[in-house]
Amino acid sequence: MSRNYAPIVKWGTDKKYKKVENFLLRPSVEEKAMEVATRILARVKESGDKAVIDCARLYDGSNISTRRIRVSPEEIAEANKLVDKAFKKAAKEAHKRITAFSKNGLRDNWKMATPKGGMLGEKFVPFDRVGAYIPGGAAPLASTALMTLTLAKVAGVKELVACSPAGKDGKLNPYIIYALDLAGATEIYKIGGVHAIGAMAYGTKSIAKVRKIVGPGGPYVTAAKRLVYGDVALDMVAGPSEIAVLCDTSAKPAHVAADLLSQAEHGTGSEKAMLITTTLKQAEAVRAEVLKQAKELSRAEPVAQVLGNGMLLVVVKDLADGMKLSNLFAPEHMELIVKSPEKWADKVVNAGALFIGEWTPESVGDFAAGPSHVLPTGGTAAYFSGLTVEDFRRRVSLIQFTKEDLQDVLPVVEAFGRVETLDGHARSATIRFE
Ligand code: HSO
Ligand code: ZN
Repeated sequence: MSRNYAPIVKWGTDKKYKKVENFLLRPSVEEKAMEVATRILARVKESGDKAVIDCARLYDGSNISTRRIRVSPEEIAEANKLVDKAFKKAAKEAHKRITAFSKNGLRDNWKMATPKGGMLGEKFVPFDRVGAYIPGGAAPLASTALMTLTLAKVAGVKELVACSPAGKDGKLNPYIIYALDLAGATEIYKIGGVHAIGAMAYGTKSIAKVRKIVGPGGPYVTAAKRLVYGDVALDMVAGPSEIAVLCDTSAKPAHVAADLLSQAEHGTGSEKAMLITTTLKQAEAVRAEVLKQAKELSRAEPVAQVLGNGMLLVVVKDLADGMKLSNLFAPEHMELIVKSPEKWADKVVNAGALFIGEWTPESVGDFAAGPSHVLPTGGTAAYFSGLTVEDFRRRVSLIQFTKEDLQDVLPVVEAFGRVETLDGHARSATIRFE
């Protein structure tokens, strides 16, 4: 293990303080990825399926044809046979919890009265067709299938499309197929990367255009999503995983270390893990545990990469300072392992998801708790929120005036019409009383 792994710095006072500042700055989208994504999207727009198949061979490294681009009912049945019983049970349990959480998140249509007997309100309408991107490559993220489409299903979406890159053999991981089917996917396509985003955004002969694309992805998928904004609706920037743990000396170093490492193993090499703690002794104890436990994890290489440039252990003066730092960092996931976690929880403003207290490791949020694990990364948790059931519906405002309401508001309409030099606007109201 390298001596430079998981460095300890003091916030504010240390000359290594610059390290903390650099750590906070992370690009939400990479320039190079934007260039590549622009080129691939233009190809997909121009030649549809042909471009998608060529790109699948070139970038996914999969051997597929237009005829086999969609997962067939036979493949779903085969996946169902291949997946082990224990996983099926686990997936059903997770699905049940995600469904329950999503149902709670649904807003009711509502109405209020106007001053003169009319009505104002909002109604919520599900999208008819959405697409979820399920990353492949580094790890088969079966949980992401559940954490996206389950919400869409609860929202009432009828056509649930999923795209995920196939392997060399032209097949999708059976666990991903199983989880997508469980979540309610109605079409599954074996493509990944920028071309999958392009196909869903623009539509091709084999893949009809969707209204909204959701789901996490690497730098290229993230860049592609930014470029198709407006052609479709989108969720948020969900890139490499991040975690911040704010703890005092009551936290067990072994637990804190395990939680920091849990997000280091994802495999993009760009994951970020930050410890924020109140004493140097605690930081050193966590560091020792990190180095020890890292050796015991099976994904040694990606973990080492994050230890080298993605993990920082910061000592702060007190918890209030730690809270400031964490809100500046705006992590995707934030854990609070302190004596009165509820008290501190109120002070967290910038985080995708907040894990409160020593019995809530971040991994329960990834797999089992209920809220979606599709969350804003790269500092965007300061202005985006995680995926929810309401991401799969649109809102329509409702306005119904009585004659008396219109009369009541006439002076307002006339005044704005005058100032904006739009007398046609004013007239459409006044004409009703002539
Ligand atoms: N931590 C990831 C989600 C995930 N973890 C899926 C394991 N599987 C989101 O930041
Ligand atoms: Zn994870």
